Amino acid sequence: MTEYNPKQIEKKWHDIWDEKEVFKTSNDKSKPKFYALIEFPYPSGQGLHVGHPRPYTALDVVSRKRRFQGYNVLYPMGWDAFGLPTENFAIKNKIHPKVVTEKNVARFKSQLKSIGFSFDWSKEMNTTDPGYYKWTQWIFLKMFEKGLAYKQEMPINWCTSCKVGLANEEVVNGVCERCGGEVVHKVKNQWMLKITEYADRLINDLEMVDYIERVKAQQINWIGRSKGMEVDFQISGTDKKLRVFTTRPDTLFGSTYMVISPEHPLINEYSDRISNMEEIRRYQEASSKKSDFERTELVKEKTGVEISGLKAINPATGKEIPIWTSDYVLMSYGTGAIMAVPAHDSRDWEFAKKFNLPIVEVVRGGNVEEEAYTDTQTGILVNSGFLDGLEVDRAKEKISNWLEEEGLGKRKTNYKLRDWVFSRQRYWGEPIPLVYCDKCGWVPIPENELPLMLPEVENYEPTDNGESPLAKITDWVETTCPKCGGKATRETDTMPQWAGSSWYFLRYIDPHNENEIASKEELDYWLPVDWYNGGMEHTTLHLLYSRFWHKFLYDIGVVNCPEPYKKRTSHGMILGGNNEKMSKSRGNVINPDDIVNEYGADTLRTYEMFIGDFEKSVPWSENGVKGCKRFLDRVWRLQDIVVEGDNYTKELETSIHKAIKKVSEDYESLKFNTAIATLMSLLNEFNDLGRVNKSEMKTFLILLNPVAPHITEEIWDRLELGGMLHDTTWPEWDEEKTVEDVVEIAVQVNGKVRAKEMISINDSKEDVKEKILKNEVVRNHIEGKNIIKEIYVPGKIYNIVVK
Ligand code: ANZ
Ligand code: ZN
Repeated sequence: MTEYNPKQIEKKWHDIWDEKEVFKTSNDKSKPKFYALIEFPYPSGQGLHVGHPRPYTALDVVSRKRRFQGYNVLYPMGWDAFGLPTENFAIKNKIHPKVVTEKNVARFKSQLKSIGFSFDWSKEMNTTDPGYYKWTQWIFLKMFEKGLAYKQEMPINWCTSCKVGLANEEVVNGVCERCGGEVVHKVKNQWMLKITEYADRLINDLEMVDYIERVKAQQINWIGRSKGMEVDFQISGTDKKLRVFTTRPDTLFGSTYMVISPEHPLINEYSDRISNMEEIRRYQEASSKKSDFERTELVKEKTGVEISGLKAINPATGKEIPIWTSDYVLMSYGTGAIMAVPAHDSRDWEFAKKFNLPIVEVVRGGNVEEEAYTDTQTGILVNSGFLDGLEVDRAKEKISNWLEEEGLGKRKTNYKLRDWVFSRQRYWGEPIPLVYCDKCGWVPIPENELPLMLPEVENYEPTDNGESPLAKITDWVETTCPKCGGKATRETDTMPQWAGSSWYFLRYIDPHNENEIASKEELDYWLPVDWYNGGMEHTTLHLLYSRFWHKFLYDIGVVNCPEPYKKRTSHGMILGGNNEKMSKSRGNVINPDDIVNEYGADTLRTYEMFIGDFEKSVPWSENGVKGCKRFLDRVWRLQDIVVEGDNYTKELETSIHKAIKKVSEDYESLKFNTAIATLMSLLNEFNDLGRVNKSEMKTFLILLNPVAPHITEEIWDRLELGGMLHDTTWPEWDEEKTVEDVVEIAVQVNGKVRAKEMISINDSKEDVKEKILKNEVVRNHIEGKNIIKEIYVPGKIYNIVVK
């Protein structure tokens, strides 16, 4: 037998698969469909990372298995290619971002091909392709038409290093999600998308889908729906009311002071009544330099200033209470003002302790001198007039009704989710297809003029004044108004990178369609995506954005289902050998090319599936890679012990049925590691027996094929097991045959159990007797006596009566 030579074999099979278009989706719509999706990569200059193949292989395994099972499978790949790193590279090296992108895509593609993924490459697409971004612009215009895109002057997050505005979702732990740079607030005129209008549906419709729990939970938390009351507090000596948002109206009697955000307009409005304006101005100045993240950190020591000269009246107690300003109250949430209840809110408690403000217990259950009592399940209302004796939920209900009846407040739902800041002051993105006309305002470009092409510029450098490089191309900016024909100027901001990825899964379905996003017939057949796997880091960014866009397209009748993804799973990261995140600076990066070159793609694939629990992060191990290579070497050497045979042999039958069941189920439930372990022990059984027949070998090869497609095709071919492996069907298991048929029976002589014996369920009475008579203990009891009666209860007991 020739040696296992992965390089040669893998190339050979890539050519055959390509030539036969084995992985192309079929037009036969009578077949059941399976749409598998993985997050398409950003083609960076670094090339593929060993982290990429983990999810790609996982869904490749499922896709290959489903093809064997008769499904019409769509497993596509494309490029999320707009974005900052490419643009920054282009600036530094003075090469057009388009050229950089092409080069990076070519590299990524050849790397992916070398690993043998079963992508239907005829569906390949690229977000920077005008034929693609035409439709990104089209969706934006539809949103504009429906009032979901609007321009507003507002303070946004600004990354000082990327020189670009960021969406809330792009600020992670207070810094830029991309570069880790400092994020400050900057007031800018921005295009916004009204994702908040979809907040309720984005939460409620999670009930329709099969997402892993932590993904659902993160989305729900991010949207942050919170039901409460808005309550008005009278400001003493004025006819002005200060409105707060609270989720605990039941604690109203315990509100001993109020806090407003340093940006609250009340301060300016009453600056002449306030006696310590200077102190307050200094405080405002100091807090404007802090990020929201810093301001709301729980552990942080509280700061604040009392507003002298203004007092409020607690509407429940009628008592006058002080008003403070502190930066732990954000202007961007609720009303920017709170009723502080130090006895039952931890932040208020710390604030009250620090500034010596009264703490009044209104829910009994803890010791409010020591800490805030925040339990809402068991507490009972006290010191609260008509609420005394009630449980929290009942008290909430009662006071809410009272406040509404008295005209002092009303029920209100708030969300943490903010509208999506949608403009970027950079070059390498989709141009926003709108012009501004003094007479007509913002006017969309006529649909038949889409795509609005990204113009050529001399310089992609962003400007310090916060304008996009496009603003400098005067003859592009100056245009005419499509509505009145007068002078108009183009919008020069571009869309964020998240735009193109918000609907790419629709384009895969019909990527070359010039007349619509995708044909209705194709969309109806393929949607929704059956299984989408992607990183946890995208849960509150891409996943939320794309669900929002999809729902909008559903509302305007483009797609036929309210949710784009039926199922969502998530993989753990692959870490460096030292258990740290792989990065150039840590010097622990593994290049998948090196693994493919040294051990072959099948080893890389097997290793990445065997490395550990798919959902957990795991460190890379060179020894683990070698172990998987040794397994494949042993698979290759099975060729030496293959014998003829059309049926499973008795010795192996149970093991094989069990393996089919286990592997089939494990591949569908992300347990790739235990599936491979099963195949490893099956291989051991073959070797222990010293033979495996062709029928058994076929099943073994098909089961292993989704993980290691090249070596299995090659062995199949060499052993001439019939046609090509990729044309066969997935093996079935027989539930009955997965059950061990070897059982232990008791042997009785004259009513006493004398021995236990292992026999096969299928053994005849004679077979069993033969075995029993070989047992020495049994023989001792019957020797020299006459057997007068024998009763066999199959699988349970063998009874002998002697005299
Ligand atoms: C009184 C109270 C008593 C509160 C109590 C809580 C516990 P979520 O769930 O996040 O909506 N709050 C309201 N607006 C705020 C703002 N702009 N900045 C900071 N905090 C704000 O929380 C709502 C609660 O957070 C509100 O209910 C308010 O404090 C505070 F025992 O009102 B609560
Ligand atoms: Zn006009």
